[in-house]
Amino acid sequence: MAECYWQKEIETASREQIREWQSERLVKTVKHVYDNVELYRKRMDEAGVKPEDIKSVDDLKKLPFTYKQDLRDAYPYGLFAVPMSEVLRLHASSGTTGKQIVVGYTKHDLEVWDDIAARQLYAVGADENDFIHVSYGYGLFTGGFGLHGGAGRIGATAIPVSSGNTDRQITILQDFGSTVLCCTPSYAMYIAEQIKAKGIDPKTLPLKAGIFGAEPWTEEMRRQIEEMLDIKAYDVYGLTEIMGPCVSYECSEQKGMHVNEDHFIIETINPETGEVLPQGEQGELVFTCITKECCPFIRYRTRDIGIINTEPCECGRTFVRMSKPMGRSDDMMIIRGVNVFPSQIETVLLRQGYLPNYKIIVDRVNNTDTLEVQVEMTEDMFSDTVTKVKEYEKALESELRSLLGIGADVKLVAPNSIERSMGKAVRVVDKRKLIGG
Ligand code: DLL
Repeated sequence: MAECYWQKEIETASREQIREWQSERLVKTVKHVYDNVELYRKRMDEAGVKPEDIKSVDDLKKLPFTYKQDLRDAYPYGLFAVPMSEVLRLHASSGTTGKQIVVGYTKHDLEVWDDIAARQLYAVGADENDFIHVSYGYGLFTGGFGLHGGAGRIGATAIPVSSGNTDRQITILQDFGSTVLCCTPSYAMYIAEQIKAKGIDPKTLPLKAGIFGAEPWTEEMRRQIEEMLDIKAYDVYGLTEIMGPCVSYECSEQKGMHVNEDHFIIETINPETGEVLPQGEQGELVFTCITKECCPFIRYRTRDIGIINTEPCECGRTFVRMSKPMGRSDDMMIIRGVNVFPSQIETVLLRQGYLPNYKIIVDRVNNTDTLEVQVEMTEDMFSDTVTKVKEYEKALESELRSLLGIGADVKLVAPNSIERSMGKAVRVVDKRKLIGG
């Protein structure tokens, strides 16, 4: 595929130029938040840092972190750095626990968002001739409006389907000429399964690419979706606090997501100590917004675990790439003292030919942690004998043990018996937390 850029001069700028932009914009942003948001003034004063101390990106580490709890404490508008008359849009995210967090966007913030979503669309080969089928939820969740804005920016035809009603999604995919599908990877998988169940040949659909994100997914899942939908599947990352989707975006190389470094500075830190790690080492991703007006969070702790790759990319973009986040530090399960990420379990299941329809149940029985993995059998297995099914279970248990280093109890369940998700999939039930709090 010929490489297309939405803003070539920016996306392929020299590293020196990017650094210069970052330094200049960081200095401006720090002054902006210090002057307009009480929390930053207080935190910086406590840390003994004045806006004048921040002269370049090298000084970033002097600044205190911000956390999700800060947004909860300031609910709803306590961290806004502009008057409400300048706020054109609000979005919110509830997460799985706690009070929802609210963010605002000025006209300029929305324009930046449209541009970074446009970069993502161009990077997957879309242009004004494409039909962008947006099945992320429209509403306070940022997914729908985020990609929709990008489609408008490049002059493509947006199809704002939103999530849900899978039969209708499929009719639209068939009749409206959708060429790019945007939704969570778990919903893409579900749509793919339903297309198969209806006996529709994906090759008859005009769909060519998918932009999937908002939740962790593995390379194995990417391969399955690509095969089942006969498309190229691209990853997209983002979070409400920083902007929404397209904080970083994947290119045709499909080897990590380019961080929009002219708008956000990325760091990886040791989540325990807060120490900045050398690029290339796995750690918690921390973002600083350097062009936002309403909610420019500084050194925001995402809890996502990833790696920054500074190697030049074949696509010609010079922005560093971040790996797929392997999970969140707060999704990491500690089972019998061993750290386990749901994505590791998914990798094993998919490598063994299962679909990503599974549930992980963690419990504590007689003071010992238990790990149960329920996964749907494939259609062909379903007609096998009980003995054969037991063999499949044993085979999976042995694979899981060798990858995780601890034993898991595998239960193969009937096809289509695990609840599907139209948005972010909930795969883990940790009964220990439900009980112990
Ligand atoms: O999920 C924004 C988004 C919408 C991103 C559509 C991509 C596409 P939140 O609801 O605030 O925002 O959730 C943010 O989702 O901290 C990650 O833990 C996770 N996440 C987002 N993208 C990815 C991805 C949107 N590509 C949280 N891979 C983040 C893994 C992801 N995790």
